[in-house]
Amino acid sequence: MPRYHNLITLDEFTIQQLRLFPHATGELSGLLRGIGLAAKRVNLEVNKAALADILGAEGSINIQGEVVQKLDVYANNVFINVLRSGINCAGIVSEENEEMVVFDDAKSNQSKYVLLMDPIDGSGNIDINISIGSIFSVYRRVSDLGKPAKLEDFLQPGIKQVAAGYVIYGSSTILVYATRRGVNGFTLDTAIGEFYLSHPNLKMPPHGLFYSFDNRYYNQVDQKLKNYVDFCISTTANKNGPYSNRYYGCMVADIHRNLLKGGIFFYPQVTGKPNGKLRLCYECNPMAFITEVAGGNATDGKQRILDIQPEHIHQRSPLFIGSKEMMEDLQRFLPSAKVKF
Ligand code: P6P
Repeated sequence: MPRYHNLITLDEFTIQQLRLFPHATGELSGLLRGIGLAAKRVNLEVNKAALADILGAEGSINIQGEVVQKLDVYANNVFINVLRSGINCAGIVSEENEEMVVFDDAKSNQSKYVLLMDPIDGSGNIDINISIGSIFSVYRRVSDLGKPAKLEDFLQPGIKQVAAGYVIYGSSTILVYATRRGVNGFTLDTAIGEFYLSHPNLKMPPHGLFYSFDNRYYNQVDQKLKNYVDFCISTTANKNGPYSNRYYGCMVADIHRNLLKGGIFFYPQVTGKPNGKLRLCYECNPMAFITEVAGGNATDGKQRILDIQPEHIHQRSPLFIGSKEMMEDLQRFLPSAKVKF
């Protein structure tokens, strides 16, 4: 019996999805397959970073003022090169590039889509062999097809996303992506280099036992949020007692766990970070899209993340994201977070 004979691959799944939309051109499916190819190539290097001399810092400083790890640079180049050589993407915004990367060739200019990405999220974990991720977000262009992509294509509110997803490079490598039709996860079989549908139709449990917050910021947040953190570690957090604090230093890993088990993640504004640390366009928006399609919620503490009109491609946003009922608990302590979803 062939390996995983009853499972379907990412490519087969995206093509099956095409059948549901008779008028679909297949561009989005092709773009998602390109992302899968790039993820496989990045995964190869992730798995042997220590051997491939791409450990440690590459030395340069990115737009965020963060030391760029070598794997960030490698992954960024892989995603850009794969998507530039395809015909399904007109350009990219990346955490690693100060300006948008417009592909500006005849075929790419005809593409309906642009992509925003964080090629390696949690790069501080690379040297200690803890999970890291890649995050991506796909929009339909608002500029004229046939011409180069424009900045306005990338500065759309998150609710306009056509698809969003992440890759988690952990004990296994899993690509999760959402469209409005649902959230699905694909596990990489490295033996044959195929992603197989392993987590169909993912739904975020309405409640969980985990909260993700870097407690070193406890004394840097306002009293209302301190009261919420105190609630999380109190015996009244839920019928089983306190939540567990799980904070991996990689948002992809924290939110992946919450998607499967239920939980809440928050990175609020803290001293020296008036808008928090996470970037709206290629971290908060894609994770919020996935979370909402899966039944959870995401706010910046005042409004729904997906409703925010970006002003700058690298702007930051506070982020509270997670299971529906846990987000409702949060709103009891943080009334400003009481937003209609
Ligand atoms: P801190 C990784 O750098 C990241 O962007 C998220 O993936 C992660 O949750 C957060 O920053 C960690 O930030 O300040 O707690 O180290």
